[in-house]
Amino acid sequence: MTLVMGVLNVTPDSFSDGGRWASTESAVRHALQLRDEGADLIDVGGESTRPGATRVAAEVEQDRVLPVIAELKRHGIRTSVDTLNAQTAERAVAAGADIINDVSGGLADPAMAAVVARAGVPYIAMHWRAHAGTMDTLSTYDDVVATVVAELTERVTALQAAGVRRDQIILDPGLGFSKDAEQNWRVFARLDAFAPLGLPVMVGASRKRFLAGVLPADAAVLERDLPTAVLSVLAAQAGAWAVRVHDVAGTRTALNVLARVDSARIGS
Ligand code: PMM
Repeated sequence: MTLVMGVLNVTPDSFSDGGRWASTESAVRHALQLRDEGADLIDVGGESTRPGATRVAAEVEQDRVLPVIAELKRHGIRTSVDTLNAQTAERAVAAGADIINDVSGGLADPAMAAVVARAGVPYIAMHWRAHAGTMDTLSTYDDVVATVVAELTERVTALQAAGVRRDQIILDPGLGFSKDAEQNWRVFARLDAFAPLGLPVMVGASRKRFLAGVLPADAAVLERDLPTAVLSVLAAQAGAWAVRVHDVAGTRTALNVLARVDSARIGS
């Protein structure tokens, strides 16, 4: 069964929900709501990765995420920490985070692989080419699917060389990162191309810009939740380990429909 990871951005500037959960108290309240709506995991991030976003200091990031992770641990909620910073990752695990989610797959901070190896927790390695300021200029591929698979394979090799166990690694194709709309659709359509690596795959399509293409031109960002939920079903059918979404209720309902249809098929 595909897991639902609820997004909790504790940032003033994330592109779709920035600023709404900026205090520890309101962030925890929102996480509890996502849990009640059916999230299996909460992804806690303190630095926006949206195109053009500016970097924040590690201390600021840690001040945002560590108290939230500790409090969610107290509530028995499983969390991942969404960070590029090895020190933040290490401190987050010490505070109770169960998973490290690094959108750079270890490229942004040379100390990350050693931290992951030491921590021994699952590690989400996303396909990434550059920080938010420049990532949109780096979307040239001969064959986007083959190249993303190859670049993630390189990350797996490097992580293992640094002492990370292969069975700690979860792959993420990095929808919206250094990819134009067509390339995002293409990568999503070919999730099967990651199967030969034999590792779990997570998909983060939620509210991303490429979804605007299936909506009326004047559609608001929140209207991307319906296409997101549909993609959650398609990702589940493709065998995804987890989907990372803002609208947990919508994706949970959509996955419930899929589970119901699957069980009716088995029962027939
Ligand atoms: N996308 C965002 C942030 N973190 N992590 C993973 N593993 N995969 C993603 O696709 C991903 C991520 C950007 O989205 P947001 O600004 O809405 O959080």
